[in-house]
Amino acid sequence: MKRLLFAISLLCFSLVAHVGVNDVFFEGLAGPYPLYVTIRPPIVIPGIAEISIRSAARDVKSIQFTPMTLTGAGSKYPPTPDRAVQSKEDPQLFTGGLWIMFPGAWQVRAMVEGERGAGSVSIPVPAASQKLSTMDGLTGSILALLMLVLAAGVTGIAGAAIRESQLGPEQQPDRNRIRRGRIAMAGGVVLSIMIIWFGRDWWNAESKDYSKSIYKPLVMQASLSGSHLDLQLSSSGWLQPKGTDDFVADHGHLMHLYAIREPGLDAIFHLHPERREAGKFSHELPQMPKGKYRLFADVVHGSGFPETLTASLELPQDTTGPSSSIDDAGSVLPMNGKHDRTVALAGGGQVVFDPPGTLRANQPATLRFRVFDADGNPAPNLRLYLGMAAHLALVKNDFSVFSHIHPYGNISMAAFEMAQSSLLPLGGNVLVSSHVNETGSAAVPAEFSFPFGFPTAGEYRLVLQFAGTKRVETVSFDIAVVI
Ligand SMILES: [Cu+2]
Repeated sequence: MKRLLFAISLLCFSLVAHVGVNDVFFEGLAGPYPLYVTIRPPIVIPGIAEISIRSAARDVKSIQFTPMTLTGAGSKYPPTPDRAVQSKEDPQLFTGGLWIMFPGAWQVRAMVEGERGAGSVSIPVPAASQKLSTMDGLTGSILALLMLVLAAGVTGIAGAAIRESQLGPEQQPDRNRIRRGRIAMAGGVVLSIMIIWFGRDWWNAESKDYSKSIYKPLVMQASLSGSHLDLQLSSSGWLQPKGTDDFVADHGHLMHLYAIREPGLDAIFHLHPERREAGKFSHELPQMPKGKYRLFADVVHGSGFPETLTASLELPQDTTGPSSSIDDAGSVLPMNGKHDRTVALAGGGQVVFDPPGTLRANQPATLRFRVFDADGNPAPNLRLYLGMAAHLALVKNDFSVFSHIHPYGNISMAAFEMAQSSLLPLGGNVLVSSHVNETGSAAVPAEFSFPFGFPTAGEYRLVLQFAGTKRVETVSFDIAVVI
């Protein structure tokens, strides 16, 4: 059974809290040590998650890591940690692999030893099967051929055994033996056909059973009356997570909904619908231009398992607002294909995007933005917006990729807090970057950076949101990612 599961598990497992993004990116502190962590969830489960940790500090001596469930009993009893391998060429780079044993909300705890003592951080990693791959034609043909050879061999051996096994040397089989040999061969053919037939049924049953564990996000249906949006959530049939009403607040809201106008990505709104009853959210839309919108709703279940639910919405006419949430913000701006690195702010000042050279698919990068006031100085008095220095939504122009990330990475804040709480019994040696300190009243620096790796090449729109002195600013940068 296990072998068969392995055989059919040419499966893709990936991060589910986003659309089209597999890897987990995190940037933050483990004790005094700033780390950039990339976690590539396994292709099969049970399977190995590839982990790479780059320390910005030179005095890190060793890193150990261990996988645990995010909540429940498994989060209290971490297995013996593995020691990461320190690169010889780059001593600040540590890599390794960890077994992820089943789908669900996991965390990877990293324990750092260095000249300034020990530090730990725990990074949530949601893992779920994404699709059941079919066998490629060449492998299938080779296996079918080998199966026929095997069946012919069984038939031949059965015939020869009955016909000749009891004959002495040089002795020829008589007609009776030849006849019985033929009957045995016919029996061999029938047996082979039966084995193949029942084997196929067995394979299909196992495959069907396994396909039930393939991830499907909750189903979300959007309906509109005037500017009142209703969102109805229902089960997709996937077994985990179970609820349509077990959500926890993630940076201030149960749901963060991005409405992005098709096809040009020229109107983008970050909205915050309220829960009305179990499985139902609603919202009064702000001023939005009419058109067809793609909806991406980020939610986090009580288990720490995040999901991005998708739906479509047709606005037959412009909505006039006001919105029912003071935290809503958005902008309307066509993509011009120019890939400008500098965007002017309406009230004066500008935002500059500093890409780390050419952006390449599947390469971890740091996306850095700097905000300047009208005099060209770093903008003073920026405030936290929903507890964060800044929010960045990344959308590919064919809508195959969507991710809503923050300066600490593309993990859910709620799941991150759960992961850190599992560290507290260890003495609470946890420090996170100042930009995720929700209660911090210190001025927000006028520079934001986001760890991220684009999964595929193509045209993307990056929508940066942060709170200026008077309002929440929404600025868009269009970029090209190459292979
Ligand atoms: Cu956000």
